[in-house]
Amino acid sequence: MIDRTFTHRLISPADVSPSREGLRVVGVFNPGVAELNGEVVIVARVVEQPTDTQPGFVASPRLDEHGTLLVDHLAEDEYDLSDRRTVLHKTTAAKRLRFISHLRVFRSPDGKSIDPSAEPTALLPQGPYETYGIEDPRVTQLGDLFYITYVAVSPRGVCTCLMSTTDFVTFHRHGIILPPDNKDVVLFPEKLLGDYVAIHRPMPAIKFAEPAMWLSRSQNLLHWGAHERMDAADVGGLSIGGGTPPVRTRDGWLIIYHAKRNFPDAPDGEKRFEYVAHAMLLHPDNPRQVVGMASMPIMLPAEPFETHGFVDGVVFPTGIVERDDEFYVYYGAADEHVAVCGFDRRGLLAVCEPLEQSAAV
Ligand code: MAN
Repeated sequence: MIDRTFTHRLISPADVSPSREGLRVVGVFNPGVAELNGEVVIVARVVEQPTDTQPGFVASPRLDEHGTLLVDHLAEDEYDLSDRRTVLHKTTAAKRLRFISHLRVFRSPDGKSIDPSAEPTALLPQGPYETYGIEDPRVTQLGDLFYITYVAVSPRGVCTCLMSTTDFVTFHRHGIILPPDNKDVVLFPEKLLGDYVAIHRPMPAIKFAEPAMWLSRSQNLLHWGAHERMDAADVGGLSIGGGTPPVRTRDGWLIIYHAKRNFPDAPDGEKRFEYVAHAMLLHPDNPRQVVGMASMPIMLPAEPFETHGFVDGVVFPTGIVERDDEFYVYYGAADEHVAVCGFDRRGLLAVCEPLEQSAAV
């Protein structure tokens, strides 16, 4: 396990004002980041819950076709409430969220603190595919444009959408790029052998396979094909997904990704899983080939604000920048805070041990 060089909690729910009346902020986390004019721009997911609650009912927010907030009060005894994020109908298995998310843009002059004077721009859900909210942005610079992939949630499923911007003030929405259920989409920052490349994570509903990371290619960032599964990336967890956009290094593309796994030694009746972060290196031209991999997670929930929060035991890396001899990794902590930690550049690359050729196919 490699040590972090520093860890800072950057943004917490108390720092963020609600987007509208009737909601309170319970989380700000899973940030996409970019570098612009010497600053680090942080596009974070803000999670809100209705202030209007009724005993015996769970409040589930949604937007109508005009963008008006509606709150459905669902009878508690009809739902499985074991996951704090969702409610699952006991007979139909229909799922609803107990919160609604949007995106907010923050600015950090040094990458380690937030500029309190900058008024954050809010990006709100729009249209029929986003009525339960928009979540978990990842930012990749391609030329002069910054592309933001994000998750759109609605009764139509969990899709991945794309938007672009030059300044993080005005945004152009490109619509859905991957249909339900698919999330954790990160774009490579350059074309490889003539194609744009994305890592994505389809969620198989017919359970022949566990969720896995896949690669696909595109000529225009909108139409994706040539899908292939990244077999060598398995770490044996319950789930896995792309995290930080790939960074080109001398040793290959560095990616940091999350894995959900059973929580070791959880006493009976307590939460049984945690989210940890892994690192690997992909071949410079053919990213399907894993050329190096850390044998242990590089991040485990350890700080109090990572082990306890809206969802206990979560570190969820979503952004990265290089500063001198360090990587700064931006992540969601316990689905409640935006945090950043540092890794020594050489040290992180060194823990990604070269894979045997047979495993790297
Ligand atoms: C899922 C998603 C993420 C969230 C993690 C941890 O992967 O809902 O947004 O951060 O779970 O709860």
